[in-house]
Amino acid sequence: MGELHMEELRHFIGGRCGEPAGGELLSVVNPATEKTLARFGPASAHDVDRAVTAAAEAHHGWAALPVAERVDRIHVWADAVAEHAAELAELECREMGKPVAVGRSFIEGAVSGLKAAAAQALTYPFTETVTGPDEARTDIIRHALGATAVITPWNFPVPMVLAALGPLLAAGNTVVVKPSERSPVSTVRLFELADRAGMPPGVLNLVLGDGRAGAALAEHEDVQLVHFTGSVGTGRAVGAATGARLHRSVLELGGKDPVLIDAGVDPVATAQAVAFGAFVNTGQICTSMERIYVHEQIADEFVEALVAEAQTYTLGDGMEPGTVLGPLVDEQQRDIVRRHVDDAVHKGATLRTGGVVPERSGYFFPATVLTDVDATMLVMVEETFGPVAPVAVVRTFEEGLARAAESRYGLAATVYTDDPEHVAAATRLPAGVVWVNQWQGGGPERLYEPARDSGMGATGARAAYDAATRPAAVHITPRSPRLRQ
Ligand code: TXE
Repeated sequence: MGELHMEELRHFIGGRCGEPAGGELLSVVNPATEKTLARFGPASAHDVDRAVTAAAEAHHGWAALPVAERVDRIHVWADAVAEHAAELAELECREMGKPVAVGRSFIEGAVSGLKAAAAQALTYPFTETVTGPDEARTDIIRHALGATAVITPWNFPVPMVLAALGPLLAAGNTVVVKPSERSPVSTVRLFELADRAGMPPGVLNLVLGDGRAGAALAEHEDVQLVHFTGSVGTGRAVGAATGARLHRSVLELGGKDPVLIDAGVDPVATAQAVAFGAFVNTGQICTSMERIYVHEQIADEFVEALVAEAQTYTLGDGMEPGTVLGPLVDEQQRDIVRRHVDDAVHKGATLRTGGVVPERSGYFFPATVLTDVDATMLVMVEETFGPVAPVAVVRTFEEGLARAAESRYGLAATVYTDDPEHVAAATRLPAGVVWVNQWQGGGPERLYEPARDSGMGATGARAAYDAATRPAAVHITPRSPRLRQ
């Protein structure tokens, strides 16, 4: 697909592409060029209803397949996605700005994750038997839920869909996916690949649209679970909609993740790792490093190295091989980033590098380092979701821990230290994931639940299957009642 041949995107419901839209059209804009690359008609409540109905109708056949066959079909699709990783990474680049090489590595990681997560179905205890007295037993049977929904944001269009789908599908559920209206193009391609890979009609359905389609999905009475990734405000709305129907939601929301750098670590190597954690994907990761607390003993060297590293994040169109830092997804997102940086400088922060919108088209913002920041500044409190590294100096590791815990968010936290006692202390941070001397990682066995306002519902490992199934207990005594002789 090229921007000269603008694409009209369609829904994919019950194994068929939707008709071309007649009325309102939404545009997908390349954030590096500000040119429209695709359009689509947003799903109406009726379209959403058709998709949910298709998913509900396909559920029984899909759930009745042997687990190994479901896993096989998911793996066939995953292999097709792997073969098309380069093409999908280019689509992601055009729709939301991520450099192609970065996109490709995350897509390949997500394919491995999908395969591993689906394969866990082969050992998941869908039926467990507990024996009781007098030959009685209880079978715990974990049934698939039925039609479910996956609502994704724009920062990792392909990986977000793949990460949610493995356990849902392998457990026997069918799914309606609604990608972000800002980045639906690569998801449409994922669905074409699923169709070609032989996924049965109705098992995977796609509706395109904005918050209206998302709300219709979250409020639909036949959607048994909504897996939502996005902002806190929308997550609350989804949780309220599913809660009102007594249905489930798994909510993976925003973060303001701290990173704590202890005395005694290599300041230059750590600065390089922190730059990556703060700037990769132009800072648009829910677990980006957004608050940096560095021990005063190494603060000067660390900041100097961080500034030098930030200046190597060459900004440009992600289609160009030399680009390290793509644009932000759109103007609205860049405005948030600019507002946070301006607010910090206005309140006394020092701008060490970056911070100024370049004069060129595209929604670019440079890798930015701020020092002298404090908790009165937006950049230390609200999710920035941009390439900004605000650094605060702390006198002791304990002070750093205390300040790291000062947030309404609790997604993840990272600690760099060689002190085992400090590692032990860091495990008490209020976060779903604590990384020590690394950032990211953990594989499909990583089990966690976001803390505080960062979400609800455990994910990863067995918990994803527990969420994707409903346990029912069947108590059995071997003989029917008999009257005493
Ligand atoms: O998110 P929304 P947006 C943060 C980041 C960003 C902010 C806003 O700080 O600046 O959120 O981003 C769909 N019912 N994150 O506006 O609105 C919507 O169409 C159901 C953090 O993109 O939460 C999209 O598909 N669905 C984050 C999805 O929800 C609704 C990643 C996310 O959109 C809906 C992205 C409704 N009422 C942004 N309204 C992370 N943690 O990874 C919208 N949607």
